[in-house]
Amino acid sequence: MSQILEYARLLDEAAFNAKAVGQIDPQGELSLSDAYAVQSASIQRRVERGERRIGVKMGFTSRAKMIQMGIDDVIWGRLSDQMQYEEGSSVPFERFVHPRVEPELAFVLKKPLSGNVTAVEALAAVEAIAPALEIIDSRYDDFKFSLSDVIADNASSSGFVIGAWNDPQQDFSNLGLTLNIDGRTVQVGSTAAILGHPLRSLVAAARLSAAAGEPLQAGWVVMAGGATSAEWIKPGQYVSIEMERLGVAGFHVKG
Ligand code: OOG
Ligand code: MG
Repeated sequence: MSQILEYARLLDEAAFNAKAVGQIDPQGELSLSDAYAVQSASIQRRVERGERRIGVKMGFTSRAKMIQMGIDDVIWGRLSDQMQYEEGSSVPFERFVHPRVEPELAFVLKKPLSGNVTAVEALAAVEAIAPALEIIDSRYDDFKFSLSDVIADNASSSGFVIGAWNDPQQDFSNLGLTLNIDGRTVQVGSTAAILGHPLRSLVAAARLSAAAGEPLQAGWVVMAGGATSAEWIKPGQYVSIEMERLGVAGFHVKG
């Protein structure tokens, strides 16, 4: 237990100070349940500092992300209000170690959603969907980690931006999208890259968070996972996602 709290302190301080640390589990020996216990303890430290839990993010839900990071298990992480930046705002670069951005789809729930649910049940709990950008930032040197490392590090959660909310009663299984930096398209993809349909990511989020004793709440956000590989971001850039039918979302990186 004390080892888990010690890892949680190390990773939380690394995030708080935007200073990388060495991997805690380079050999892949830490169990996944211990890794999630580290994640839970590290988010607890944030809550004790006054941050509020506002949802969940899913990771490695697309082949592109699995291949980029060399991990092929779906993971999840905990989102706090402090990680959310207003659409169109300036995000301070110094808050991060070595941030990357990826295009995602976000859900907001109108009802709690818990356990083994069908896609139809999951959709019935969705208030709205939106194009979104996730800023991921590994707290490990060189953005290198094992599966347990990245789970313990809250699935690299560090920031996210959500565009205008849209009606979920439409087909969002295969919406084209682009990730753009300074007006240049750097990634092209589709929401279909997210487990074949982003709703499957919500179904998985409902199951995993309930199993951890923290069922999805009404009002919570669920980030479905990157649809393409992630791109490095640098001070001075303007980063945006454009999603077919759902619209755009963006932010400035303040140097
Ligand atoms: C881990 C987080 C993965 C996604 O959308 O697949 C993730 C990482 O790549 O650092 O957020
Ligand atoms: Mg992501």
